[in-house]
Amino acid sequence: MSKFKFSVGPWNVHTGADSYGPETRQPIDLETKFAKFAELGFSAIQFHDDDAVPDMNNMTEEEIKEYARGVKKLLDKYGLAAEFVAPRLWMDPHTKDGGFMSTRKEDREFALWRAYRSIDIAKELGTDLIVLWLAREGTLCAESKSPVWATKQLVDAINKMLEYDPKIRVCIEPKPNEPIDRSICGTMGHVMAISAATIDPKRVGGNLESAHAILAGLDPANEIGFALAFDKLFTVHLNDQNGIRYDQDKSFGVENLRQAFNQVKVLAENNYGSKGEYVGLDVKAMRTTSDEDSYEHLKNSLAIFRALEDKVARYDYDYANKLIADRKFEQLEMYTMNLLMGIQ
Ligand code: 3MF
Ligand code: MG
Repeated sequence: MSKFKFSVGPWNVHTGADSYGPETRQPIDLETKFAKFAELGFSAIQFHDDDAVPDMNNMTEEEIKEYARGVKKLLDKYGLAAEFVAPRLWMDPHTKDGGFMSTRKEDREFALWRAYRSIDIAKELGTDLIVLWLAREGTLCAESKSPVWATKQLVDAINKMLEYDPKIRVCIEPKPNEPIDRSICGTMGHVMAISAATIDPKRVGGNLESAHAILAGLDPANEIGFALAFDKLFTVHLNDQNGIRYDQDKSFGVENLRQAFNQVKVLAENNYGSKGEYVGLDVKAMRTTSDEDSYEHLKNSLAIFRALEDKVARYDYDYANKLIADRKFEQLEMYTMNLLMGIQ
C-alpha cells in the first residue's frame, strides 16, 4: 500500500499526434478519463485552465466560474480532487512569443488575464495551487529580449497573482528549453531565486519534472532535494527521458531505474506528501500505442513507482550508514544495485 497520493492530467491520455504526424488514437472525453483515473488509483487531477473551461477566451469571468463549478461536480462524482490549474499560454495566438515576458504589452495583459482566470478556476475546483510551466518564456532569437528585463517581468507577474488572491500558491515548473530555444527559468535553482524575489516567498515554489531536469543535464533526485531543502517542493511531475534530446515524457523509471529509485527515495525520506502534496505524473503514451492501451503508460508508471517505494522501505539504512562512515562507496553502490536487481 503506497503512502503517497497520486495525480495526473487529462493531457496524459492523448491522441498520439506529434510535430511530424497526426493523431493515432481516438480522443477520449473528460468524464471517461476521470472515471478511468479514479479506477487506476489516482486521487487528484491536474488541469490546464482550458482543460477545465475549454472556450474560456470567449466567456465572461462569471461564465468561466459557473462552468468550473460544473467540472467540480464531475470531480466529486468520481471522488477526485483538483490538484492545480495551469494557464495554457503556449497554445494561444496571443502569446506566440511568450506571455509574461512577451515584448508586446497586450500579450502580457492577456497572459495575466489567463493567470487571474486560472486562479478563479482553481478556487472553484477547490485547490489553491497554480502551476506555471513557462513554455514560451524565453527566446527563439537570442537578441529578441533582455534576460534581465524578462526575469523581472516574471517576478512582477507572480507578484500580481499573489496580490490577486491572498491564499493562492504559485508553483513554477522549470524547463531549460523546448518549445523555446533558451529558457529564462530553466532549473530549480532559478525557481528558488525567483521565489525569494517575490513579495511572499512562502507561496512560491517549484514543480520538478524528471525529464526537464535531465534535459538540463541535472539529476532529478537532487533537483527534488534542492527544493525540499527550502520547503518549496509543491508538486512533482515524475516521468523519464533518454538523455538530452526532445522532451519524451516516458513512463516513470523505464529509462533509468536507479535514477528513478533515488527520486522515490528522496521523496520518502523527507515525508513528501505529509502536507497534502501529490505525486504527479506527466507521462505520454508512445505514438504506436493502440486505443485500448491508452492508459497502459499510467498503469506502468504507478506500478514502477510503487515497486520502488517498496525497495526504499526495504533499504537497510543501518548497513548503508556503516558503509558511508567507512567510505565504502563501491560496496554501497553494489548494495543499491543488488537491491534493484532483486539479488538482495
Ligand atoms: C511540458 C510539460 C507540460 C506541463 C503541463 C502543466 C504538457 O514539458 O511538462 O505538460 O507539465 O502543461 O503545466
Ligand atoms: Mg510537466
